[in-house]
Amino acid sequence: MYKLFYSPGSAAMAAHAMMIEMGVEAEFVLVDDAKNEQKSAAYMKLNPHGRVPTLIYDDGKVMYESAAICAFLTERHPEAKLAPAIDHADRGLYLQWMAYLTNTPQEASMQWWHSENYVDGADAQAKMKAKAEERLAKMWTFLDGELATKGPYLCGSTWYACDYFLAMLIRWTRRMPKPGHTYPNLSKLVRAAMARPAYAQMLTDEGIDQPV
Ligand SMILES: N[C@@H](CCC(=O)N[C@@H](CS)C(=O)NCC(=O)O)C(=O)O
Repeated sequence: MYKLFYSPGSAAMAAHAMMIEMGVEAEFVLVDDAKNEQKSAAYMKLNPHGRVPTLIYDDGKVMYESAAICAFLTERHPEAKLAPAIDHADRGLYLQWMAYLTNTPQEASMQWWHSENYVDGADAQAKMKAKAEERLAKMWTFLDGELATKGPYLCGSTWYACDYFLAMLIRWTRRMPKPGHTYPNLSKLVRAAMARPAYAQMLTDEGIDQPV
């Protein structure tokens, strides 16, 4: 039995969809970010950074970091085939994408959504947001090209956890001047995510939608 603490549209989206797809016994616990519940004393005991997601497994063991949770779940549930096996030809590429997505576009999105966590002052924050938009546009151009030539998914023809992670990150840029879903191959990837019953269910359960 797992417990996944999530806020709607947060870094929990990918793990949430994957847990539905895996059919694992799980409780999805809403952390209401509108009420700042991620900073409540009770939640901070689980995740001292006051962020979502957090996963509870095996009777009370706790872990956080969305990419690590996704990787952990794929290892525990290999039958779901959401990661290439350790000796599979796609393994290196899959690990590359998981690391790249969490430390590059995810981080740039954080700079856009929460520039106040990085620099002080409205002027510096506006500059940081503009730079994050510029950097994300370059990343989307790059990823769109990768999918065009080697896709339709990040590792070719098989859908893995990294594709769920990318679909989540694309949604995060929906309010930017050049959102991820306006790139043709990224849009196709989002449509492929939404065609998977688990991703569609996650969007419904979190009460959110996603432009394509
Ligand atoms: N690197 C972390 C980042 C988690 C994160 O920043 N989550 C955001 C929601 S997307 C959050 O909880 N923000 C609340 C806050 O920082 O107060 C991960 O991927 O799990």
